[in-house]
Amino acid sequence: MKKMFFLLILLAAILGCTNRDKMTKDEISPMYYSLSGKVENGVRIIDVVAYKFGFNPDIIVVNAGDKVRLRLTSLDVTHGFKLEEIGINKRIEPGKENIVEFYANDVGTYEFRCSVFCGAGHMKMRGWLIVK
Ligand SMILES: [Cu+2]
Repeated sequence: MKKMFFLLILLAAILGCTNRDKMTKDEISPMYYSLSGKVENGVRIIDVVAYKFGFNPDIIVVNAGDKVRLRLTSLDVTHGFKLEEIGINKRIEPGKENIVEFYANDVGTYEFRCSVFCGAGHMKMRGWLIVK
């Protein structure tokens, strides 16, 4: 019985992980996420690491009105950071810090994706920017 319970928990965890890949904008509740990075001289600075196949963090949270600086690095190959609704598409070259700056003007949840094909899991490389 105990074993069965454990298996159910494991299954739930696996399904939970899989579902996160398919999460839609409406399933993200901004109130559960705290602000990302640190503010220095009026700029919110956030480090984001790209790897095969994901982003860390994959949920980035800022305040509306923030000036945001993303410091993008790659652990392996060239990736991309595309945030279409804000007009950002930046290559993330490995071995360097790739900087993106923008103003988070409008409250909302925005999807970002890898925009450089990087292998079998490329389509899974995505995350969310929450402006609250
Ligand atoms: Cu990629």
